[in-house]
Amino acid sequence: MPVDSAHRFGFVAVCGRPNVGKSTLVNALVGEPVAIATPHPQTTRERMLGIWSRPQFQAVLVDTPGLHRPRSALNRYMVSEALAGCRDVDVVLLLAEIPSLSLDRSARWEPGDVARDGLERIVGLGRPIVLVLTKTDQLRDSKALLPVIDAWQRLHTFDAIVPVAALHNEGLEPLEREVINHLPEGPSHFPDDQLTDRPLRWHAAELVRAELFEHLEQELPYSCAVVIVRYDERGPVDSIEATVFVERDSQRGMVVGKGARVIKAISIGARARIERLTGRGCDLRLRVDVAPNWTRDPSRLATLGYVPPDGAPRKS
Ligand SMILES: Nc1nc2c(ncn2[C@@H]2O[C@H](COP(=O)(O)OP(=O)(O)OP(=O)(O)O)[C@@H](O)[C@H]2O)c(=O)[nH]1
Ligand SMILES: [Mg+2]
Repeated sequence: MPVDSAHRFGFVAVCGRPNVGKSTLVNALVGEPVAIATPHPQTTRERMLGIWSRPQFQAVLVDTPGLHRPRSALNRYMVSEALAGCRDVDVVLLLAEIPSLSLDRSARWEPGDVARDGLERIVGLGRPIVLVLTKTDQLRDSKALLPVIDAWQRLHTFDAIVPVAALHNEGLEPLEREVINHLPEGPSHFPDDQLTDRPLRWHAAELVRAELFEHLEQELPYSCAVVIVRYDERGPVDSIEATVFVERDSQRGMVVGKGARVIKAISIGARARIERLTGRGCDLRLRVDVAPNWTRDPSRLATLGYVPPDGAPRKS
């Protein structure tokens, strides 16, 4: 806690390689599952603000896609979203997963090339950086943490280093203190009960995507985009129509499945997730369509709502 008790407000980027636990941390801090988090890397595709409100501060957490070496137009879009999310913030939380190694091997461990690239790009933005070492519950030997911290410290002088296990709400208080120390004084900008900057229909599309990861094989979810065609809240239950776009005709059959079994399972799962979010009943209708090679075509990306950070208004 800062010495004075003035209210604080500011922006906090949450960045790092894919799958290190960024969205899980945002959810743990906000206190509600506002961002989809899955065991699959590159789940998050767009920036989202998670609003973390406490009596003494409000921190706007910018959940970002994972920093990686992009090959497709979609991947380039994701990395540009991630870097845009880290600009002009009060502090960057750079997340890195603690390797699950024996003490012996952790002594020789070094961050990999992708993690180093990510660090370099974040350092280039000139903001204070707190290194957050994630998934401490996976540490085989608690002594293995020190060599990992040393290896990171050899690369950069961080403002602080905080180990956490966000999935188990561990280490969050020290992290909260670090965040508060970087927030300037100021009043809240969002109502305390507002949890994100995104409209319900955006969250509904994300929850459908989360189900795609549950039900589709390996690479297929990465070829899918979800567009909400209609979201009608006027009836006794919400009525939602969404289209799942795939890249190739052959993928359409896989998403639908024999006897439409797969798409039905996706729809049932997504409906339950949306109902948990809204607290209302929901009638969800999904169709599957083809947007040829959309992940590689910047103009198609834009029509599916993935508009570059400096481009036209974002998807809602
Ligand atoms: N054991 C353990 N697993 C965790 C922890 N935090 C996150 N995970 C898991 O790590 C996986 C990735 O988590 P995400 O929060 O989606 O990671 P991310 O960095 O947002 O990933 P991308 O959006 O794909 O870049 C999920 O299976 C989480 O449950 C943790 O503290 N402990
Ligand atoms: Mg994520």
